[in-house]
Amino acid sequence: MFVVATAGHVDHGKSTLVRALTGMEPDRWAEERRRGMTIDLGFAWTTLPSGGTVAFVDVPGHERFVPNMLAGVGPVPAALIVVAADEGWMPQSAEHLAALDALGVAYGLVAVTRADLADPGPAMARARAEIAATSLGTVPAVAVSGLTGAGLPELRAALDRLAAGLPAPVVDDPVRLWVDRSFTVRGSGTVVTGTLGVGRLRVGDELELAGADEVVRVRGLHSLGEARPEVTAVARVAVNLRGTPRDRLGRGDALLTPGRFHRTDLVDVRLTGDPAADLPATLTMHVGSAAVPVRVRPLGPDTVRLRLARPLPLLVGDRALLRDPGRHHVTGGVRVLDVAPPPLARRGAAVTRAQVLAELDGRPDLAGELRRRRLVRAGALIRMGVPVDAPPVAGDWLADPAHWRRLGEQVTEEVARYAREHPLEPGMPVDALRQRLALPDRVLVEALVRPPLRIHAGRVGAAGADALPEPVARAVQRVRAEYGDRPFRAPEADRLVDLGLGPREIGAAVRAGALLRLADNVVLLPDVLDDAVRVLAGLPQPFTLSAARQALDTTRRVAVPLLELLDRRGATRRLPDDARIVVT
Ligand SMILES: Nc1nc2c(ncn2[C@@H]2O[C@H](COP(=O)(O)OP(=O)(O)O)[C@@H](O)[C@H]2O)c(=O)[nH]1
Ligand SMILES: [Mg+2]
Repeated sequence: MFVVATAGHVDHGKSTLVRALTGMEPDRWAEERRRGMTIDLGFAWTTLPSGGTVAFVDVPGHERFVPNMLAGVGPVPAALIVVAADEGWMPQSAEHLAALDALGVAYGLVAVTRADLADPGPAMARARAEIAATSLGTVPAVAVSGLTGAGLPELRAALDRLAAGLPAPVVDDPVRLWVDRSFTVRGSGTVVTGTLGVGRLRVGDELELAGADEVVRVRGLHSLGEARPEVTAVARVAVNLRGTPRDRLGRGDALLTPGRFHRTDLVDVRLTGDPAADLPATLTMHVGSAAVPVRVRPLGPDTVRLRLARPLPLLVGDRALLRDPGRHHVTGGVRVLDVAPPPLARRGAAVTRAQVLAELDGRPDLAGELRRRRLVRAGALIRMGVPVDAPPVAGDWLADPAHWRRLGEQVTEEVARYAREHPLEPGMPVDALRQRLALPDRVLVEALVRPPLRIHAGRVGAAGADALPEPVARAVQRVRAEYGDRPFRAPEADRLVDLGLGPREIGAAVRAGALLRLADNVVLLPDVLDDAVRVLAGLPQPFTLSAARQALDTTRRVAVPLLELLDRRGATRRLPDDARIVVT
């Protein structure tokens, strides 16, 4: 299937032509038929001589209904521009063409209708000349009469050729279905329709509701009036979302493949075409089927920042158009350059930003994104529309290679500085390093630590640095030499001073597991507890403090905290009379 939107001034015969081609009534509303005027979008389809199907989105031509027209053409990549032979090029011929141009529509053809009423030549020449100056370029033209049917076979053949020239549909990319209608079907619940430009939908799929941050399930799919288990792009599609109240979504909403789109209310864009020098400060942005008021902040000669009144699921490279609703005037097109732009807080930030934007063209570019963002999650880039084909540096983080190298050097510097400032600590705490480098995730620190540095017990240091600082290690050695054969004797306070073991040194040795602290200034070698329990188990049970002290060949200064430690560890138990037993 291919989808074509009509375009052209009111009463030039668009709906008549769609009716003549399809045998279907595009004007769905009684009011439209009574007034003989299209107000909202109409939908119809037919089979072409090749056997292919063309679906039409028939748009209103009246200037009051241009927003409806834009909701219809927004997601559609091809246009049938209709001009009446007897009236020629008119204001909404021009405005609709400006809209197609702003959106970058590149495929189309002209039908000069009402050719039974006047010579189609002049209207056709004018239309083709106007169109040639736009994104559509040179297009084929056919003269027709909806009344007599003259030219319809030629128009059908031209539509077939147009279809054959369209790019192959992209069916494996994520879905962003812009909703152009929502209604309730008795017994089925809420149904929304749209033009599926890319991707595929299946019954049972879960989709995100762009406006509500909510997941909905596809209960049923219709295309061309028939129920289908699956619909692939490009197609007109009706999606049944039973269980989702109808007021939850409407025109301008989008159904999205979950997790694949970034919703943003701030975008930096390039103005396309001939941007006016004095853009109004507020305009309406039309993209897909959505129309959102935006505040315009000029940045560079052809770049601006847009603040959207509500967030939309936009991708880098998206085309949109700006319109001044007060003046009924398409101001111009925009191409989205950045959907997650940095804030412009500092003085001069806008100038710098304009320079950055001058280099961007809206084509997603991984290397450029990494250069600008330095560190970013793969998922975040994918949601901006930037394909990720580089391996992450850690977790799902991607880094600009130069920035990553600099961070590696900073790790070495920071850890060395920390070691100088904290000589007794066995390395820099990982989180302190993370904060120092302003890294958003601990896995990044872990990935940046390379030999000879390593992470041990939550700290970054040189391999072996969790072994003790040199002077403390020597002191512990001497404790071992002096007390190894009377393991339950602890060095007296003045002996500790002689050995150079002050509170900080003892702390370092205890953290490194080289000493066991029983109380302030009471330390033992760390591996003596099992021996103590063995000795105590050899005593008649229960045993007193004094019996324990003698058996361990130590003093009260050691025995009291040692037994308390053993109590805490559950190796001994203190009885009501202060005697103890070894717990077996
Ligand atoms: N004589 C003649 N009248 C036409 C032709 N096409 C449309 N009309 C008439 O022009 C009027 C507007 O047509 P319509 O299709 O509603 O125009 P739209 O506003 O562009 O959709 C209607 O009265 C049609 O009957 C044509 O080819 N020949
Ligand atoms: Mg009409």
